[in-house]
Amino acid sequence: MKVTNFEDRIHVIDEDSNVTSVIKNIVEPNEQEDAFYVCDVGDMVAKYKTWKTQMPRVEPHYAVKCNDSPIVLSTLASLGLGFDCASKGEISKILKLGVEPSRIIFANPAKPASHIRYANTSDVKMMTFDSASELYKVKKMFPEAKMVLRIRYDAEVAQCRLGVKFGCDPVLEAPHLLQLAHTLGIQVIGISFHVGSGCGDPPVFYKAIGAARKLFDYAEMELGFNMTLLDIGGGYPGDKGTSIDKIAYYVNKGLDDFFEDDTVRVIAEPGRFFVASAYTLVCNVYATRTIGDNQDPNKHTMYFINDGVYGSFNCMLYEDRKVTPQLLKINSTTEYPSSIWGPTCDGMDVIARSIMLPEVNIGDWIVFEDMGAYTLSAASAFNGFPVPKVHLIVDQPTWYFLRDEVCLTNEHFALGNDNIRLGLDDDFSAKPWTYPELPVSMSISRFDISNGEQYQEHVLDYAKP
Ligand code: ORX
Repeated sequence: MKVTNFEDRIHVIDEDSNVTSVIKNIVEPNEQEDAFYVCDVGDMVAKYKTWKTQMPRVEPHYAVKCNDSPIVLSTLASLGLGFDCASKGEISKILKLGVEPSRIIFANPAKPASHIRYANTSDVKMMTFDSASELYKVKKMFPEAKMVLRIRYDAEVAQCRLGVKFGCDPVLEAPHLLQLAHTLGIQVIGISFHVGSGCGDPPVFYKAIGAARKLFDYAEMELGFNMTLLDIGGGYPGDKGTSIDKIAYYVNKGLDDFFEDDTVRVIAEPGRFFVASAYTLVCNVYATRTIGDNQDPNKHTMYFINDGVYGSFNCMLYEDRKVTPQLLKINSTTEYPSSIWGPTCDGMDVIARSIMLPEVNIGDWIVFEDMGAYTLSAASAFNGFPVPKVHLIVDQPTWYFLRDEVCLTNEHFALGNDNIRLGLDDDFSAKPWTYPELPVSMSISRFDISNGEQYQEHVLDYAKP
């Protein structure tokens, strides 16, 4: 398979380096100002190994919407993953990487007609549905499609509930839709579900697999369908320190209890799991504002950083996402009431409303881990603030693995830590910014209530807050 379109080369780092040392390497010369990402490609490869160990029977089909950066798609394609695409655009991206159409599932239950026609001409046969109208469309535009019925099976706890939009009721609606497909002569090959993104209810996977089994039996025995595919969707956590152990336990138990016959192909549509922890975002504090004086119990400092909810932090608006700011350099042991704001002029553009932070200076850097999922793929440059660039790194053992075991070639890599700073802001010419050292003298106008006259008062102020 040909791997192309890398935004930049992957920098192979030595064993003494890590994401933090790379970040320091980038910011310490004081020439970087824009926010940027460091993406650890090795982290994605490690996730793949974890998945294979934990759920060997389940073929991951990565959900492209979660992060469609070329490096993510190329690496996962090279590792042999399949893909869950939500649109014609996503299908086309994956096909261009050289992935065979049989490794793609068009997993959007409501598809525009032209996208169905595109799937037909590109031979992407597997598609999900959850309504009668979709079946009529498919009958007209892609009668040879292999349809997968999406049922609703919601986790009790999830960061992002998807059941409110997609998935038919497994008891009340699913049998009728299977009957309709049968009447229309459309092939149904399996059942899919998505318990909700960021699932906090692992046993739900067992129950959902059980519900799918009942529909397999109905479709096979009552309607004569040849059911060969179970798609257990997404929902797996991906942040540092999280684990898929519990979900894997319930999935494997569900497969053993309900689908012991391994002629049924089992796939999943993980997004977050593969990319969340691989991406670290680093933002610059470029302005501060102090609210209230020393007498004010609500006195606090606002810090403005150069990425916000219209950019990478859009995940805070679309899902119940909290982020943890970490200062790259700690200036004080005492912490003060603070808030962190994005760069646009919108009052909604806030990242942390009420937190305690050590003293932060203009020019300091704030690091946010676990920023790979649902960040870059929906980020905009609203107000003209650019979407951050990504610096790619990989450790040496993973480099050997990628180079030797999969189809990445030497041209995809750059050796040596020095090169890591390739790809800095193109037009960055400003020198590091410093406060004026001397007190600034100024006059302010005052109004004397006793005689109604205006007078000038001379005050000394320091530019540094
Ligand atoms: O579309 C969305 O908003 C996100 N959908 C997640 C999703 C995944 C897999 N298959 C389908 C999906 O809709 C059909 C991937 O899920 P996860 O990342 O949990 O593994 C929901 C989250 C972002 N708003």
